Amino acid sequence: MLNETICAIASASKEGAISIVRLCGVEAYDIALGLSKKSSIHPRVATLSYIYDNCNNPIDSVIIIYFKGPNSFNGEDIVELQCHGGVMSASMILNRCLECGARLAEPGEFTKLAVINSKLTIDQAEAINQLILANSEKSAKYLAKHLQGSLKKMVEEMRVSLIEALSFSEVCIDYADEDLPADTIDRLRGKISKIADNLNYTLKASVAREGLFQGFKVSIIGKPNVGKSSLLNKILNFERAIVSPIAGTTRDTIEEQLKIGGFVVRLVDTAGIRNTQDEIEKIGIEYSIKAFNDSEIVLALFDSSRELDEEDREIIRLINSDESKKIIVVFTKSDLENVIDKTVFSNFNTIEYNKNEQPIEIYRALEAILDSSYDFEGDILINKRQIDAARNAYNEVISSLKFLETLELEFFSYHIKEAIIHISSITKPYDNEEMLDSMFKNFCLGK
Ligand SMILES: Nc1nc2c(ncn2[C@@H]2O[C@H](COP(=O)(O)OP(=O)(O)OP(=O)(O)O)[C@@H](O)[C@H]2O)c(=O)[nH]1
Ligand SMILES: [Mg+2]
Repeated sequence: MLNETICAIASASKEGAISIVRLCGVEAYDIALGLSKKSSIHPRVATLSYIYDNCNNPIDSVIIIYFKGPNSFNGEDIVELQCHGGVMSASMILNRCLECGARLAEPGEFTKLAVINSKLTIDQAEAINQLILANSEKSAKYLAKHLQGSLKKMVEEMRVSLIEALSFSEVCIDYADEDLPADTIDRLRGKISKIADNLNYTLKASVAREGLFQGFKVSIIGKPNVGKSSLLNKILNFERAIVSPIAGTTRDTIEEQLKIGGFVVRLVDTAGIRNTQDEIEKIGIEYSIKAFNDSEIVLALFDSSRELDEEDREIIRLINSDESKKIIVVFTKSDLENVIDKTVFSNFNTIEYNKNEQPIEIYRALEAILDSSYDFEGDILINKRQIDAARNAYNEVISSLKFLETLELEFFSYHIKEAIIHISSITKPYDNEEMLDSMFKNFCLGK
């Protein structure tokens, strides 16, 4: 438990109806008594009071709520002082807390204490942090599920299974002379393979949905002059990029954020891709390829008023090179006479468009892809740290299976132990005691 007292303004530093100053730690309750001149504050009851300055003048009328540890959000004594909004009352009350011996909390310190005091697992704390910064309804929905502990439950089940497998293997090593039941290895293989499948499934689903939390990237690509910047401007509804009849107008990638349906999207206009000797344009084209590689969804533009040429074919090769991306082919300049051969695009979702109309069809196609592809009922990992941990665990589990086949159980145990360490790091660090408990509980051979 914390042997000091921390404080901070817990609400946003803007105008609003109320602001909240939070006190937490060993003297939180006494400091609140001193500031309010009350003789006692009942836990979990909204108590109306004044807070006074050091000359006994009232600073503000507040609601005090006292959460007595360990029955608080982070297990410590917490007092919340709900004062009138804006920043002034809250800053004056915060200063009084500091004068009375509290220190300013570090960023995230209240939640860190919740993890230290086992009130939250690490993934739940991360979900809180990401929920505060969430920029779309869909990501908020996943984060709320994490807060409820859905990922924790899934990780916990895998971890328990791995610990059982480890303890089983350890017992087999220790009691090598004993006759093992014939189906032991089969059962172990079944258990571990199931974990590998689950991990792989969760990893794939999570990597595909990384954009839910940072925004999905949609790149607009095509050869020069097909109307990429015109389309960007139309989707954004303002003149963001320079448009001109000169091929090679856009030299650098231009990125803007917008919301499509319940999703945040980062829309990127790129330099037209072609063979060029111009050094600066060459660099711009490298950025275009990178934007294509980094995006989940691609709007590939072709000028329908012109025959396909080698530059277009280069774009066709590019969009055929990566099956994981969702591609929408847009035939631009549909207001002009159509000469392009559209049969080449029979396996793509295609849309005709010209700059004189609103890009409603393109918008709808994007919304449909986002809705159908990225909505998911299962559990997903919400950040790179969790994805890396799951990927490491998966690799260890796969390695362990090889040693199970050759019955090299020491190596099998080693990889399972590494897998446990990685998977546990998603929620709470692995404790060796757990394995020992499991080992003695389930596999005592009566010796
Ligand atoms: N008629 C017609 N002209 C268009 C349309 N879209 C774009 N243009 C024209 O085509 C030219 C090129 O448009 P941009 O939007 O700059 O093309 P871009 O693909 O960004 O070109 P780069 O930046 O050079 O790669 C401009 O003169 C536009 O006015 C369209 O739908 N119809
Ligand atoms: Mg352009």
